[in-house]
Amino acid sequence: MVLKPASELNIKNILEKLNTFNSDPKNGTTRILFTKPEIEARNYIKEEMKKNGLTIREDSIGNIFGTLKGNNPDLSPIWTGSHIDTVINAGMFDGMTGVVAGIEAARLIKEAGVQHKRNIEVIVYTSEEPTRFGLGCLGSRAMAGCLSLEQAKELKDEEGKSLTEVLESLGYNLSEFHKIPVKKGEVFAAVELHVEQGGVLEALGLPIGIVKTISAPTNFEVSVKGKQSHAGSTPMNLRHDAFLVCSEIALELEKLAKESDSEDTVATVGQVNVLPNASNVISGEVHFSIDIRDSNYEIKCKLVKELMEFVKELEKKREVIIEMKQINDDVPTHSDDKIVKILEEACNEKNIYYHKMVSGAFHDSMMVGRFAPIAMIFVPSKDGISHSPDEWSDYDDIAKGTDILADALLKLSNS
Ligand code: HGY
Ligand code: MN
Ligand code: MN
Repeated sequence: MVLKPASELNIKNILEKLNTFNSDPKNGTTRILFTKPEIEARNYIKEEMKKNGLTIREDSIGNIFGTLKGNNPDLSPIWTGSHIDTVINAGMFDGMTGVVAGIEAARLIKEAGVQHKRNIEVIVYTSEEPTRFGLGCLGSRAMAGCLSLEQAKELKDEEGKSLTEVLESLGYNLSEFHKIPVKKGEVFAAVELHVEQGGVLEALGLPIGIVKTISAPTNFEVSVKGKQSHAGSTPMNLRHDAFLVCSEIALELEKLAKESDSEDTVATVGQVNVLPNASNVISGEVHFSIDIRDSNYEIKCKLVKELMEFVKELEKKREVIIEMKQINDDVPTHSDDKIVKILEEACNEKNIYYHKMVSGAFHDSMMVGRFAPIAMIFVPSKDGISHSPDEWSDYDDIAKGTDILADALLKLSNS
């Protein structure tokens, strides 16, 4: 046993301190990208990284890199890390656990004084959540060369502010935005620890998951134009009710997902804005979100095609106008077999039982996998809950996952 066990207390302390940077503490954790709490959390994490001997740098979209120098710093590095931004009224573990585990793993390796060739970099990826700008994984997407400066200019928040305006106001140098993309081969391997956000590990009574595939999302913003009119004096056969169009699409989406050939297909209408949103007015306009995921890209494409055909028919049937704006169409990412094997060996050496599984949630590793070999470690989520104030993971499970992470990072940095 070269490395000491991870400290539950360290992990708990950093996670709890991180949780104090929160814009709505009475309702779980809300830390939206580049708001005051998130910037304070970034500064706190940078301090923690420095305290643990990591040298800090940031790129032009705000990805933070905390580097533990190896003996051969010219070799391509090993990456770990995750995100610290959250959805609205989230829990305190989604994303943060992977950043804290990365810092703790780096501490264990540094304090053991063991030789390691490759630099180990702990990363905080900018905006894994779509909360502010409607698109997820902005930092890792830019690293994968899938978000240009022009596209970043088009991303607007609810106040109409663009991502680039916000970056500039925070002092990020956009003239270096073109330097963000990472070429294949520039990163040797990347391992992300994350809470499972589902109930599989808890149901199996296992402390560790090893992710085989990360399901990927296809997202739409849908606008329906119907005919606003009086709820009392408009006969049913003369209505063009925009809300009912949204309802039919949501139910069709559920049916397509349930009938899919893949057990990993999921589809959600999570955001609905009904106008004018009055009890005695037939809605003339509705805007809503569509989120479709699968671990199999072809099956996801087939579902999207069937949905578009359904929408076309519905438009004629209900005599409305339906606009489907596709935001992204991401490709599922498979873990690298060699890294998975290293994770399995680490579990076996520590007599920790594990389960190999698909991730229904997407993660920055989905994008990092475009330019580097990746794998992920899951730790259990209590009652399978996430994206909720009730999200919880036990610190001893997180510590176990950190032990596996530290072993894997050390092995990879010497390969
Ligand atoms: O939505 C997701 O899968 C991730 O938690 N942002
Ligand atoms: Mn999330
Ligand atoms: Mn996450």
